[in-house]
Amino acid sequence: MNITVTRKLAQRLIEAQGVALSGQQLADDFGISRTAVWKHIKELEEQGYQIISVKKKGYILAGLPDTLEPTAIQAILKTKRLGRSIHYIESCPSTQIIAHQLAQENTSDGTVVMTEEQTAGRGRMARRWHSAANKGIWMSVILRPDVVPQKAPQFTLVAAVAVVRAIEQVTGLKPEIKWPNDILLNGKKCTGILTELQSDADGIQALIIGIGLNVNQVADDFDPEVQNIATSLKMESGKEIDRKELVSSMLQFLEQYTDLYIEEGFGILKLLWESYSSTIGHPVRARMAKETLEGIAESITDEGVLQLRTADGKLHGIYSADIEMTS
Ligand code: BTX
Repeated sequence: MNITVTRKLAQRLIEAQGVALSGQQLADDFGISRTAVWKHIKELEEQGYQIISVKKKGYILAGLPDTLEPTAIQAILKTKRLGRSIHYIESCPSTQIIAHQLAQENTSDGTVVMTEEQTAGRGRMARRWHSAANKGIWMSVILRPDVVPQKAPQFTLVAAVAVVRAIEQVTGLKPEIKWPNDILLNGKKCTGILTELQSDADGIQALIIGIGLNVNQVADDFDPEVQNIATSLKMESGKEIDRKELVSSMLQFLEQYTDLYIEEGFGILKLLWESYSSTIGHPVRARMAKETLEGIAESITDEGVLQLRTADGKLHGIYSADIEMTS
């Protein structure tokens, strides 16, 4: 079975928006027999597409599967660059690894790597990221911004704003951001963001933004190691969420906000970030590699650095840490 034809057929059915497509016409367009068209239709049905066959009229698409296949996402995507090229793979160790390889091979700005399951998903500092099959969004976005490497850390904050806006838009839930990269619902983590960099003497070659979003898991789907700290959009909203809609919305906000950051700087995005922050204005404990500090998280700087004031009145700039709320 030619997978490209199956994908193109799916695309045609989606674009037809409920209008019947004749088997003969499709056979002529693809240069194959009507029986071959029928076989591709059966293949799509096995993938979860709901297709009605109407006598003398043809095939009508009645429902899309819960898949993150490029055809299904691109049919609803409204971006100019992000996600226009999607590398989709059913299962892989980590989308970050594939994205790094693609970035070295000069893949275009905005390319997305998407999978249904990661067997070795990773977080910051080589921590594990649990990525249950078919329940979440595990994707890496390759960006090639023309900015100096010092501007790279803010992309994590920009991505966090894009993700919370998408969650709000699609589910109506009200997520919060815990500096720098956790997205929380009712105090539990539903999303992690990992930004990695490829750079050389000429500057940034690629930014690889990995986003892991728990969507349709129930409590038992989580590894016991994270069951107490993790949540999913379904657990918080009580509803099954359409992952395609979320991907499409996230990529749209990410494109809009990264463009805004590159053109106008961090100002407006910093305000947006602060409006979703669960950290700013609160007493926190910041665990860093070499020391732990407690104090009030006062603000973030234009560089995305957390400003923490300790009891002795000193202001500390925190570049990387794990943050715990202390009240
Ligand atoms: P992080 O270091 O901030 O968070 C990792 C920690 O989060 C783990 O140590 C664990 O406590 C907790 N955790 C692990 N899995 C989950 C989960 N599914 N839900 C909630 N909490 C969890 C966060 O790093 C960055 C994660 C990025 C993941 C994406 S997925 C696509 C891309 N590919 C890849 O390998 N990583 C990124």
